[in-house]
Amino acid sequence: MPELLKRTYREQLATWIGKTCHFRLLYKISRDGCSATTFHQQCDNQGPTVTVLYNTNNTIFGGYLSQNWNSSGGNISDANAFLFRLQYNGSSNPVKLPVNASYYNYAGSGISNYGPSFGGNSDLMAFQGNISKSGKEFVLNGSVSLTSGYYNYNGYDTNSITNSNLRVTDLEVYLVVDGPGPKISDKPWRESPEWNTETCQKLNQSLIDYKPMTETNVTTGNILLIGQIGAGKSSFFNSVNSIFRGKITSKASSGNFEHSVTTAYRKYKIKDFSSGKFLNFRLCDTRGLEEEFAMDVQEISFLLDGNIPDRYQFNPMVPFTSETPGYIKDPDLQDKIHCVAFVVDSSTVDVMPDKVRKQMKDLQVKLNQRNLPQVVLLTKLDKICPEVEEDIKNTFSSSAVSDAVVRVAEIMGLPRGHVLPVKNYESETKLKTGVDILVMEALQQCLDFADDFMDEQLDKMATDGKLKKEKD
Ligand SMILES: Nc1nc2c(ncn2[C@@H]2O[C@H](COP(=O)(O)OP(=O)(O)OP(=O)(O)O)[C@@H](O)[C@H]2O)c(=O)[nH]1
Ligand SMILES: [Mg+2]
Repeated sequence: MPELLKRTYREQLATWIGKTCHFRLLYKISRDGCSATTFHQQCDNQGPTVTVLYNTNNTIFGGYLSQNWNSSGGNISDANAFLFRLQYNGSSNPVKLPVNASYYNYAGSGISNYGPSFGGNSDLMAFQGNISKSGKEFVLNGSVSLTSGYYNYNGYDTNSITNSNLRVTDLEVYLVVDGPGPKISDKPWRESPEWNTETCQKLNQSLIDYKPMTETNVTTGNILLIGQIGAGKSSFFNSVNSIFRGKITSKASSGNFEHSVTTAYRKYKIKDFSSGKFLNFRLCDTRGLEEEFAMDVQEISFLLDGNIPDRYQFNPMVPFTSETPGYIKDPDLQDKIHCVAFVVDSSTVDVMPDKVRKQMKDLQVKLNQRNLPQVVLLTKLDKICPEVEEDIKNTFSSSAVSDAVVRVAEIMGLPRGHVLPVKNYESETKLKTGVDILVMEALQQCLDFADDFMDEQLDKMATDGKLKKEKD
């Protein structure tokens, strides 16, 4: 669910606001739900904001307040406020409508049961209470009436700014932050691949050719995907599956819900459709970590050691035990997890709940005991950097991505090189070379680590065997 405000529109708003600034998303109804309470929780007392509405005529309009939103029940005075139109019926068509000098005391309203509201309630009041989504849109119950005189319309009217249409696909509120936004630097912060079809084909072939070493007797490398709900675990599997399918597929359910969308353990195999053969690795998709349900420590051990069968239905109330039907007794190296990929949403790194962070740390203790390699798949890059959203080739030049990598590496106590930026397929209808390259590079690294682990296990088994022999 990327931010919708295009770079050119951000630049236009910054020009109108009159200073170098960038925009940080605070609230988005398609992500957070359309609720006056949530709007106030996320936007009150934050500082200057722009509110942007996207209606079903493909018109983009909204308002700027240099003062805080609040829930005091009164008007918000702001001599710098303005309403605006950025796009009209699908075409860029910017207009600024400044607040009237004599009515700036009514620039906005801070009313707890109202969403964003400009001009003493009457010019542009987006909605009140809660609005459910109907199909792909929200039928907002607010009002637009650009006649009250609080703002200066310069001959424009309600229709020419808003189509008098409050059926919207989205509404976003951005914090206006002083200073230039995340930059794209000329010097990449990590070596960037050649973004061409040759790289893509090479990676593709190397994954098709992947085989664990014969001495291990293991036929498939197992990568465990684990992380907070909604981080993009199932979408990562879907992305990999799409690449080898040659078209976008969504075999694993994905989405945004209060609780984990994935409820069953799945050890997904991937078929290369050009040869009809299964690849020699599996992506093991788990239930998402949630604040309310801590993952059972023993269950985690069973998961890592290969005791839990494919399609096991997770039940946070009743953890897996050796008595659970399907329990795999005496699993061998083939059944075990060989590399763990923490899937982390780059756009919510800073607000990861403490309880989820703790669950990941507890899990790391188990991984370290087993010497299991760990990586982070850092997802949703498109959400933290508009330049990356526009073109994935900017990933390794984006300071926003670089900052997120540094923060996650710190949180997880892992080397930065183990944090692998990816963008999953989510709204695309066609495969894209750049997206494929990032996903396959990350996967290749997981498999290299998995090989190291298996190699180490072989050594260990050899030493253990030798010791046993000496003892006998
Ligand atoms: N913009 C963007 N959205 C993404 C990306 N990856 C996943 N999403 C979206 O994030 C939401 C959650 O993705 P899932 O793949 O279901 O996440 P999950 O980790 O499997 O979640 P649970 O199964 O609930 O634990 C979906 O709406 C995806 O479309 C990404 O790279 N970019
Ligand atoms: Mg899932």
